[in-house]
Amino acid sequence: MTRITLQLAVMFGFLGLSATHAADAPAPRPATVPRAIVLPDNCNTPDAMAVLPDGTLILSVPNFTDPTSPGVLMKIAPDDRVSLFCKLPPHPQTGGVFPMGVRQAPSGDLYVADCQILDTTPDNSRLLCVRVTDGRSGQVEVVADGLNVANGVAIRDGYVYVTDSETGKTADGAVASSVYRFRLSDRGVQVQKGGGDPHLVATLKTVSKEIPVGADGIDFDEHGNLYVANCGDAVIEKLVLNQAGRVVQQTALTASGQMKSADGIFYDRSTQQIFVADVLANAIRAVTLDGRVKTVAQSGDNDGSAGQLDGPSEAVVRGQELIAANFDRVFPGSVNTQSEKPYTLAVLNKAGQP
Ligand SMILES: [Ca+2]
Ligand SMILES: [Ca+2]
Repeated sequence: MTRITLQLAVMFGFLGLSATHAADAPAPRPATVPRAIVLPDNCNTPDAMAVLPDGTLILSVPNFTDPTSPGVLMKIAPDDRVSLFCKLPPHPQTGGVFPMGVRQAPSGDLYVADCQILDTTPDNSRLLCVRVTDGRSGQVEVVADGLNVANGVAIRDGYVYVTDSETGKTADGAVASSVYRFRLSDRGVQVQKGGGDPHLVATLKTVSKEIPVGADGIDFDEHGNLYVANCGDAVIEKLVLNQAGRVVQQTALTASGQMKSADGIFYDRSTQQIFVADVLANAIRAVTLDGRVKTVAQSGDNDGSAGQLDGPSEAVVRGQELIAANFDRVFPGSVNTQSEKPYTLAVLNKAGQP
């Protein structure tokens, strides 16, 4: 085929495709998986997502790779269109804001962890509440301040739960981390260090020296059991709470060695599985409620441009699709070796690839 013929074929192919869709019909939603949702250049580090009832996603973007772009919340429409949802107020002491875990309360308000891990002084992380009216963001209020590494967020029965991935050391020198809970109506709580804060629900221990990150992703099943990802030790812990919110049982749901890391998690009621972002292995795992682990998707080292995983930090379910945020950061032992454009989400089949 000559060059001219090839150009004509490409042109006619394009024209043919255009003619298939009526002039004013909306563009159909791309159905192919895997595919990438490409984020604008000022969203260099996407982290976590809230799934709204209509299938809209609110995506947190802390921008750790290039903090000159302020942290924001973005909106991903059901047809994959990307737009700004809202900016967030910087922390008065650090001058920055780094949104990570995000979930929506029944009121519509969004609760967001502000992870101040780049700051050299500890305990400046916050839990924020973005008031939402008619789908639009309003005032942003501080629920709690004084967390160290605020990370994952979960909401149930009038309370918001947040993980703090490093709250000190255990007696034997391992990393201690915590789960706190606050009333959805709490504002301006100053968290007390040292394990004595009345909002403290649970403490986790992480022995990994390479990844000294403890409690990370967090979610509930429909029975009220709480699941927390122990990131560095690469296991999911199951916590049973009593009516007073105290832990009465804390066990490892998964055996060690099944994953390389356990970052953000999302419980899918329709399949009764916990989707786990294994950021180091560049994989998404599915964990059944009896603790079996299977791999839903895994990619080699890549840039994320074609719907591959690129250092995923969380994956959520939208219908039959699994949407992974490609955090795209490099860690000791991670498959991902470079943070690079494009900055993306990966859209996958939640049942795994055929
Ligand atoms: Ca990469
Ligand atoms: Ca990338």
